[in-house]
Amino acid sequence: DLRVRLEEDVGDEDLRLLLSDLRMGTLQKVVVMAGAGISVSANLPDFRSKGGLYDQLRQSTNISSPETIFTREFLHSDPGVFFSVMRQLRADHVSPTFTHGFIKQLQDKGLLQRCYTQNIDCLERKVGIEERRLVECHGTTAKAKCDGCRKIYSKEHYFNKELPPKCGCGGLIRPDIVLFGEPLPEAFQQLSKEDFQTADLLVVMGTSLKVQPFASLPKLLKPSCAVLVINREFPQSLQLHRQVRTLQCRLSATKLRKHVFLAGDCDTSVRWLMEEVGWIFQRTVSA
Ligand code: CNA
Repeated sequence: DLRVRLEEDVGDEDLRLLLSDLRMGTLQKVVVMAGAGISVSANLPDFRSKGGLYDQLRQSTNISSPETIFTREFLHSDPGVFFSVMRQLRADHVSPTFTHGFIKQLQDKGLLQRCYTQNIDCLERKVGIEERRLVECHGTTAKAKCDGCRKIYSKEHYFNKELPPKCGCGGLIRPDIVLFGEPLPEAFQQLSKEDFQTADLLVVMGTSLKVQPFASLPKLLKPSCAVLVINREFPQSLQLHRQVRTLQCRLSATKLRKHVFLAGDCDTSVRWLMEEVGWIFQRTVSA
């Protein structure tokens, strides 16, 4: 049921060229941007899809803007609700999906420059993405830390208890994730500029691209960088970047970048793509 939807002024040619580049290995630096959608088939709900975590929280908590739960203010004002929501995002019993396997294939083929994930479920690590290739932009639920002195604790400190214990310094022990309004990890600042400026292919998968500053990373791409979007819907902010880019490219008479959108479930698209380029899927993951 895979649909390959091509946008205006982009012909089949873009898809054909992209597949051929992947087959020939001519794209040397691939950067992946991933979001909650790549873990949905592992039974972890995303935030913004119909029936996703935000919808579930609107019903179960009567909080009309569930985003507020993922703030430091909320953590301190209602830790009971905060930690019960965190337990719903518990992922230590979950296996990586086919799409995580695709990212691993990119790494095994020596193509993966970096994987920037917004996910906090640690499935990129579980599938074997190397630490140096991975930027967990919004942190991870696999560790806990003190909200005061930043001391690191094991995740059991908040998963297994109704209310987590306090640190020796008196601070609250919380998951090591980035809440709205908090700074992103240093690696994000240190690596993103060069990675995005030098990438040959950006693969965007399973994200609505609504969270900043993550969503602005594609602005850094060089005009010739190809973009492959694998998602149920096309992320609107990417459309804007593309329009700006297209205009810039036309003005400077540079060749337009290859731009392909595979609409639908990412596991299906990735399976199709790998067959097309003749990559064998390693059964290291349960998909
Ligand atoms: P989001 O805003 O909920 O968007 C998810 C996107 O994925 C949407 O565009 C969906 O249409 C799309 N989608 C859903 N399922 C599929 C699928 N099977 N195949 C293809 N596309 C699909 O989530 P974002 O990641 O964009 O937002 C960033 C937040 C979500 C980050 O801060 C994360 O920490 C947070 N989050 C993470 C997890 C996780 O780690 N698994 C789960 C829920 C939320």
